[in-house]
Amino acid sequence: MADYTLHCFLESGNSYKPALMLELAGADWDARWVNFFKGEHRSPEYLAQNEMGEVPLLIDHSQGDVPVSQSGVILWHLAERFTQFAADNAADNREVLRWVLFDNHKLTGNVATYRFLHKFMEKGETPEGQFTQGRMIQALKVLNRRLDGRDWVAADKVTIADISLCGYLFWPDHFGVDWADYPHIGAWLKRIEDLPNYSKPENILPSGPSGS
Ligand SMILES: N[C@@H](CCC(=O)N[C@@H](CS)C(=O)NCC(=O)O)C(=O)O
Repeated sequence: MADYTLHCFLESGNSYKPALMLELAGADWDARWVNFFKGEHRSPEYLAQNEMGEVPLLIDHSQGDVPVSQSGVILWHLAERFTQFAADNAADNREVLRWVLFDNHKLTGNVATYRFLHKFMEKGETPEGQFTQGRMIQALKVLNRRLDGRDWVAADKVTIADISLCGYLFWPDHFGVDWADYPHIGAWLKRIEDLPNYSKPENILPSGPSGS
């Protein structure tokens, strides 16, 4: 058995965050596809492992099959083992947490919602869609400014904050953004793609029961 099982699915940028981390770290892991669009995440079996009914969910077999959910917590948990992605001091650690929280609330919170409305529901033009798009643009501007003159978001090195923030950003066409308008984000995504072991979501997240 692999050290980790990640319950996940291809369309989920929240799943991509821990999947990318596992891949970058060279971890021994396998993916278990969640049939999200059929509501598997609300089944009693799934809720028994994560009562929040959210994907992703990591099972850490190396620590007695412990379930870990919330992508930020999963990344934090993995960084305790794969310390190359952890901050090296308390000040940087605070920055990591600050940016992971910003990601969950403001960046992913709006990018993922707008993407869902725009790409999957074709409701991007509704008032709700326009409101969410505006909030998304504000969050992208914050990140773009942060990356002006620095390589990584929270520290002098790549950390789980970068891995969290980039979760949805390799699909700019899904939420109608051109990185030419946010050049510091574009350059930072390229740096992430250049990391050893980098893999695109399509290559590591499953889109069906076979894991393919
Ligand atoms: N903050 C959570 C968000 C997870 C999340 O919302 N995942 C989506 C799939 S990408 C989900 O499971 N949604 C189900 C729901 O909101 O009921 C995390 O980072 O893990």
